[in-house]
Amino acid sequence: MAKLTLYTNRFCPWAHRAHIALAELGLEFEEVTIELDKPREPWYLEINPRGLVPALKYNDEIIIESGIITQFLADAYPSHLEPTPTSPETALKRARINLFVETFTSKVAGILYGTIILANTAQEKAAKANATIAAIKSDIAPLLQDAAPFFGGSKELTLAEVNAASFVLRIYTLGKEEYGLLPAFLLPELRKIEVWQKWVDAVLAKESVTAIFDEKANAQRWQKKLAQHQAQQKL
Ligand SMILES: N[C@@H](CCC(=O)N[C@@H](CS)C(=O)NCC(=O)O)C(=O)O
Repeated sequence: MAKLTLYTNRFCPWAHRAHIALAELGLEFEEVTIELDKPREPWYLEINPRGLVPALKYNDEIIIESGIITQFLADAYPSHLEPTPTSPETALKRARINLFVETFTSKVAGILYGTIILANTAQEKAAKANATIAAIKSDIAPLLQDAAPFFGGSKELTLAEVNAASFVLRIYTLGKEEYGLLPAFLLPELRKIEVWQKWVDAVLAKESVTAIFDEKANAQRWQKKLAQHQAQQKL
């Protein structure tokens, strides 16, 4: 049995991808929390010279970058997450998952996370939220047409959800009006996108997705970051 160590921080949605993959695969691992509010210590920079979480240690090998880590886990431990590419048909399924992950990461994850919350004006915030809604309608929803309830007609979570769920969870929790972090119209508008919302409901019902997430702590962390950002803007 390989020894797995995950260098992580539970606030980080990229690191959260690895937690979801490990939970879905039922793998035991050691969790090492890397404090993100202070500079990385030299020992961690030896593990990941980029200084980012997550990083995965597999026996004595280090793997970095969340998408590479989840792909490695799915390949090393064949499962329901993704078929092994043994035929053009299975290769095609993997290609479709890759397209979804690439599209979700470039059009939704990177844009929404942080940049909307810390936008400098209400107009900028609204424009970014509208751009996200438009991208979900035009680029993401069409890829979810045959979700049943998960990607590509799968009854179980796939690598597509593994790489998207942590962001979906943050949109739907931090987007609640009471936290004042995201425009109030964002969630009601997203809920109107039927095929997307059906998929979101299935994703957010999974224990493997929600297990390590502390909604209140995440909201408070962002509220603090936002207050600091606004104070700096006034200087
Ligand atoms: N592309 C990286 C992004 C990882 C990332 O941005 N992690 C953040 C935390 S969410 C980080 O480690 N930031 C270092 C810092 O804040 O100093 C991945 O997918 O693994």
